[in-house]
Order: sequence, then C-alpha cells, then structure tokens
Amino acid sequence: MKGTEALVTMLERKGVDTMFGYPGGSVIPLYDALYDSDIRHVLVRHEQCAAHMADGYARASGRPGVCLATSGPGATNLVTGIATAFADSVPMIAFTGQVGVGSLGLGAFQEVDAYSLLMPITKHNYRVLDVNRLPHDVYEAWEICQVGRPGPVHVDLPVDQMNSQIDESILDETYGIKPVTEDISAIPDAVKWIKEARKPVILVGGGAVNAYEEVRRFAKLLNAPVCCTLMGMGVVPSSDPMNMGPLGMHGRMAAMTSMNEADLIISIGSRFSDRTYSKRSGMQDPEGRVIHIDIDATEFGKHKLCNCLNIQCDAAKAVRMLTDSLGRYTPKKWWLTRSKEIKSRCGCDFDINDYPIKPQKVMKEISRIIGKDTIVTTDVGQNQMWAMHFLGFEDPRRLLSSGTFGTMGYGLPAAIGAKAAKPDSDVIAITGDGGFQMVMQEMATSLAEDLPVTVVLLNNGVLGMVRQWQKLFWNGRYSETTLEAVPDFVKLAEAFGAKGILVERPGEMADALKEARECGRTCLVEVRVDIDEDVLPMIPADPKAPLVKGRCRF
Ligand SMILES: Cc1ncc(C[n+]2csc(CCOP(=O)(O)OP(=O)(O)O)c2C)c(N)n1
Repeated sequence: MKGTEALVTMLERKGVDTMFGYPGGSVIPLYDALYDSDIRHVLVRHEQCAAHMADGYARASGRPGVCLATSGPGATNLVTGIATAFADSVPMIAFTGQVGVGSLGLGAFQEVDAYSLLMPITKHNYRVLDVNRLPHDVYEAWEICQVGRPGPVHVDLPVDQMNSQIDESILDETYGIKPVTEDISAIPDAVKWIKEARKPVILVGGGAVNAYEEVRRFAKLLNAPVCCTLMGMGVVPSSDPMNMGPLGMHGRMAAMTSMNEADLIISIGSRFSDRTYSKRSGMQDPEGRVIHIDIDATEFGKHKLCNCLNIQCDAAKAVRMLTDSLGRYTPKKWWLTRSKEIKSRCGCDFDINDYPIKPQKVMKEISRIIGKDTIVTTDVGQNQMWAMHFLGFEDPRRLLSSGTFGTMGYGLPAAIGAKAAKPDSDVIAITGDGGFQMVMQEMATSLAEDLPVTVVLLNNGVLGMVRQWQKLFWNGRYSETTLEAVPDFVKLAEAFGAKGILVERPGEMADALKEARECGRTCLVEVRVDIDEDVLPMIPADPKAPLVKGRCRF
C-alpha cells in the first residue's frame, strides 16, 4: 500500500474517529486516502483552529486530538494552536505535509522547516525521511503524546515518501516506549508531614484530572480545604463545601486565604505557575511545607518553595498510596472550623439586575443551564475569568480554557472540537468581542459540519482585560483597546446560517439562553455588557501594590 493509505490505516487501528484539518498541495495524496476512510474529517476555515479543535476534542474526551495541515503556510498557521496545547499538556498529534525529501532545503514551493519550527512547542517530533519508518513514527507518536505528562507530537510527512509503497505487514509490528520513571521514595515522609500538619491545604491542577476519584477520596479523608488551578476545575466538585475554588491572580479570596494560612500544601498535578501561585496568593508560613506530586520531574524546584518533598509519580497512584498509608486520619477540628468560616465569607453571589448588564449576571444565568454533561469553553480575557469565578462544575473536562498560553481565539474552535468528541453534550463557548473576531470564520465550520454550539459573546466593546490593566495600573490611558468598526454580530451569525440573538437587558438573558439551546443549531447570543466592570478581586503583578478588591465583600 502507499504511505498515505498506511497512515490512514494506522490511525483507524488506533481508534481515531475525527481529524481536523485543511488541505493543500503536499497533502492532496493523504486527503485522497482519507476519501475512502471512515475517519471523520472536519474541514476548518483556518489551520490554527484545526489545532484548537483537536485540543478541545482531547480535553473533552481524554483521547488524543488529531490535526492536519499542508506544508509551509499550513504548518505555520498551526503554530499557535500547538503551542496552546503544549502549554496546557494536551495530548495531540499534528501532521504536516512537507516537500519531497530530495527538495528539502532548496526553498521549494511551500517549504518551511516545520520540524525545527515546532520543536520547542512539541513534546517530540518526527520527520518521515523514509516511508518504512512511518509505522514506527506514527505509533510512537501516539504513545508519546499520552504517556506521562501529555502533550502534542508533530509528524512531518514529505510527500514523496507518502506516495511511496510500503509493505503492509510492517503495520503489524509493535513499537513500545519505555514507561516514565517514577520516584515514590518520599511517600513515607509525606505521610508523616500530613499527620504533623495543623493546617493542610490541597492544591489540584490539570495533572489531577485523570485522578479525580482518588483525589476526592483523599480530600474526604483529610477534610482539608481544596484550592484549584484553572486546569483543575471540577476535579473536586464545585459544590463540595471544602472546595475553596480557583487560586491565583484572579482567584477567589477563600482560596487565597486558606492558602495564606496553610502550613502544608499537598500539590497534585499543579506546577505553581505564576498566575496561580505568588507571594501574595501563596503560603505565608516561612516554616511551611510542600508535598509536590508531579509526573514531570522538571517541574520540581522551578520555583523556590521552602521545605519541599517531591513525589514523581502518576497522580492517581501517588494519591492512592498516600490515602492507604494514612489509614485512619482525624482532621484537625480547629482548621475544619476555620476553613468553613473562610468559605462562608466568600459569598460571591452576584445576581445583579443592573443595566448595563453585569457579566456576573450572564454567568449566573449560564450556571442555571449547566447540566452534568455540559461543556463550557472560554476565550481569554475577562470573559474567561468570570466563567472561572462564577460557573460551577461537578466533574473535570467540563471547563476547557487556554490557561498557560492564554490564547485569544481558543473558545469557539475548542467548543467545536469538544462537540465532535461529545456529540450528546451541550457545548457553550463563552467569548469576548476581541477573541471572537480572531476566529469568527469557524462559525462556518460549526454549521457545515453540524457541530452545533451556543456562543455567548460578552460584548463590552473593548479588549476588556487589557483595558482593565490600563484602568487599574496605567492611569486610565486606554491605548489601542477599543475595537472600531465591529460587525453586527447577530447579522454576522445569521449570514453564516446560524441563529443570532441580541441581549441588552438583564431580564432577557434567561429566555435567550433557552432559545439558543432549543434551536438545534449553532446560535450566537450577543450580550451587551458593562464596559466598566472589572474582574475582581485581583492581585496586581507588582508585589508591593495593594490587592484590588472592588465589590468583593470578603
Ligand atoms: C492571541 C492573543 N493576543 C493578545 C492577547 C492579549 N490579551 C489578553 S486578554 C485581551 C483582551 C481580550 O478582549 P476580549 O476578547 O474582548 O475579551 P474581554 O477581556 O473583553 O472579555 C488581550 C488583547 C492574548 N491573550 N492572545
């Protein structure tokens, strides 16, 4: 068979049911092979969004997302989407077409050194210089993107090799990769530290998503407050009385206060990123201790955490071992009472019916329609932080958001990818007027591919989050944060064949969401929100500047 047919066969054998991509000269042969395949191909409108869709597919389902682009500009257009997935440890395989091996380096039409270009933003990458290496490279890529700390893997496909013949029998060969080494030697000391701690706090990040059952059992045993990162939302249900919510620059006061007062942090799959853990949001006790559980040893010691025990291990396994080793554990009564008190002070119930509409009101109404399987994606900016603050999630893989890379334009394509992975789930994309305009062409993909999503567009008329910084820290000098000549979003949605609804008064919100859900196709709900509402409380980047509390009554 030809290399192209071999690739499609291998993907089918691995259970790939959906790919997101865009054709071009060097991948026409591969698209020809896909023509006869049962794999669903979602034809995007811009390759960046193919990567975001594969990312949304992977985050929603836990299975690797697959995207495909042609050589040259197709490959460069993938870059932001791959970097986004890399930064948030999302399993993905990105295939790119390439000029023939004999033309490499000659500046051939649509040649770019995608292999080098993508190296720093992928977990691993391959260039298939000999078609007989294709099975090895593809099968290994499949394993590598998932094993240990997940991440995107790139496979560059020179067109002459893909057109060459390959002996079908080599597709049956197996290619194993070494399991990730683990170091659990600190478990006994960690158990001792947990028993000695007076004020333990659990911090869960994206690395805990697959360990949520173990984490919940452990958290129940300790009855300790749990803080999370944006990636760790839903690992412990939002409704759990000991869940203090997200920690960090835009986190909740309850999370920050319990972290500030802690004498032990048990971090499960969190990497203490600068947006989550800072001098202000972190533990204040100079003698405080940290148990750091991570499968990726390179995360240990990146940030100066005093008194640290590192456990390099799969989160589920490590937490199970800790729980079993602890046996009977009596939670510290005083800390339990104090944690409940902290939580009760963090009311955060903004059902405000002010005009212009407050974004918090929008979130309140969305939270009313979130069911167990509803998936919410966000864009980046204020809309993202409001969603993190005011929406509750009872399970992981329900809030999909670009955390570490902070990629505007993520929300809509990720929602389409999530819908492809979970067709029975309602999918809501929360976005801003800036982020939406970066990817609005994907409304067409959603309609053409029958992947309906509800887009809730918080239209404040500005690049809200940047404007907020200008307002709070740059004396209100609003340099280039107002987007002129924005389209009429409702008409735009209708031009794509979607439904469009405009909401201008708080009382219209609930009916609009109901109509959107019931219309059975992609619907854009444009909500005109208050330009001046800030996401607060906020920890300023300057460690000396005071906390900005705003309406927070904490
Ligand atoms: C691709 C990209 N460019 C620039 C930024 C910097 N940035 C972060 S938030 C933001 C404003 C977002 O505005 P909008 O999409 O309208 O959302 P809002 O903050 O108003 O909710 C910008 C420009 C970014 N995160 N990503």
